[in-house]
Amino acid sequence: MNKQPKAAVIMGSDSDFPVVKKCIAMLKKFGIEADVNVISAHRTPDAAEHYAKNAQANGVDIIIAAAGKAAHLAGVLAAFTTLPVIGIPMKSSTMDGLDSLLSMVQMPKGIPVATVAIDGADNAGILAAQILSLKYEDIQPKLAQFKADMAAEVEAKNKAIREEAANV
Ligand code: RP5
Repeated sequence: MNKQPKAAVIMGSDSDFPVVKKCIAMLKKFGIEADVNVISAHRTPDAAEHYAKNAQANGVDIIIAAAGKAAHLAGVLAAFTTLPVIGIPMKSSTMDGLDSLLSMVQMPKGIPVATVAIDGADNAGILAAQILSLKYEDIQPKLAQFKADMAAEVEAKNKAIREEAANV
């Protein structure tokens, strides 16, 4: 297959970027191109519709949408495409992200959004890689390595803590 894996990473505001960039970094780690845009379901609804309707034709394999407060972006994008949509609820208001989480996760039957944790940008990138690995098999060994590295890190921490605990 010649095509490279491509994820759309859409955020409702540039104020979401400090968190969203962790998702972009994760996608890059797995060799997935990120098409990054600021599009708002409320402030630029026509752009949201246009992007989602044309995403598949533009080579996008999966959509990741980050939004806060009344976080309708992921759901609106999902309404206009059959591509899988992952939502990142942002902690961007006085309600600490619970508002975003509930807005995003409580989708009506028929239009699912795979919602990760509040500010869970890393996991959104990993989940996208796992889904895309079904189509792009090159991603599979990278995911396996990622898990092995994580396990080795925890084992090192375990060893260090056991040594420290023995000397308390
Ligand atoms: C949402 O409102 C955005 O996704 C952001 O999390 C939040 C605040 O946006 P700004 O007012 O900073 O543009 O639409």
